[in-house]
Amino acid sequence: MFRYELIKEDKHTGARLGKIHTNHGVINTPIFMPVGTQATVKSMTSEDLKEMDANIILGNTYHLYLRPGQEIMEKAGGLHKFMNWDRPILTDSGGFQVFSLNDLRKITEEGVEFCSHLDGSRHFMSPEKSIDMQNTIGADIIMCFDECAPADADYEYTKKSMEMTTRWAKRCKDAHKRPDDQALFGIVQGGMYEDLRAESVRGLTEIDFPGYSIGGLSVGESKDTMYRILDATVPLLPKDKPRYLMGVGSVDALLEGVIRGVDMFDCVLQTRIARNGTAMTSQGKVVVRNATYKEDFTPLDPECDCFVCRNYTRAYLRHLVKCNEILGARLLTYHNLYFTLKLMEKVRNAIMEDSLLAFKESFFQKYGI
Ligand code: PRF
Ligand code: ZN
Repeated sequence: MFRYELIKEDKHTGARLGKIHTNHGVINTPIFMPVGTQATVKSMTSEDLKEMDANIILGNTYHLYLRPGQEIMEKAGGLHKFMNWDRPILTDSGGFQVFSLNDLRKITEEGVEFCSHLDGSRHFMSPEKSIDMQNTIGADIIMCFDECAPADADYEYTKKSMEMTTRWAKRCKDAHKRPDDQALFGIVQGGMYEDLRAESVRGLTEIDFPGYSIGGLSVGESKDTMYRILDATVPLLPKDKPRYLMGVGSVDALLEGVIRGVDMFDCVLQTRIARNGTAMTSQGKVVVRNATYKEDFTPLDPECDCFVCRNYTRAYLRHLVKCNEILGARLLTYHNLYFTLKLMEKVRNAIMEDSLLAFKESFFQKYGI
């Protein structure tokens, strides 16, 4: 059974320490969730993820719906079994992916008509179909089907879009067949308009969900705008439910989000920059590809104790990246995820000790933010 347990509130900020109980284990919050779009966190085995102490990973309804498809997911017995992952999983509804991946789409009250990014075939996704697919995937936490309006959408468009997202949220809740073992989160929209955000929170909390996501951020607006919207949104959300900031996970946004009361984050940044040869370290980003590291036989991050930093040098990693060897991408992915998960562990410890602001200052200074 899903349950959020609020353990401690920071004395000086909005940060909270909590535990999310699921059928596949307990998640300590604030948490970072590695993204496994296509039933894999790219290049990581489930064993790797466990070794680095990842506790919950993300899957995408849109991608799994197109490939391998609902029938295979059904026959596999759900995503946990399919990918051999027995810890918690969260799935996104496909709303965001349909809107961001496709130029060819038509939005109506009923749902969204779109063309597959794989073969151009036509499909229709609705709140009911998204929930049905998510029921089949079987994640512990699932998302309402929403519309993520563009950052530059005007007030009228954003208002109508947010209102439709709220109507869709009601349809999602009504369509949900496994409320006892899958927690369905509502998604707050409303763009860059504080009053629309407040209205979205009102509509969703009236429907009542076991958790609330904040969508429509990190879509091209400035960091200051994102923090302004978080300041206007998070305090309106119920204290006894988890809050999830969707698709946000740069190190500065993680800390600023936690300080504003966000409990859960996900981001492709860590794994994506790893694949193009960039590492996140305690001293900031390291572009491993750079000639500077040609003869650097020291660890990637001297302060990191992950298996990459314990066993390999910058010179070797640079060589792998330069040769486009898949091991380079794999090792950097492992390190970047480990680094981010460790950062969140330090954040949780700092909240416990009421020293989060001091931690943020020293972390940012070293990282070069
Ligand atoms: N909605 C959904 N998924 C998302 C977003 C959203 O607004 C975002 C926005 N950053 C990322 N992922 N359903
Ligand atoms: Zn490391």
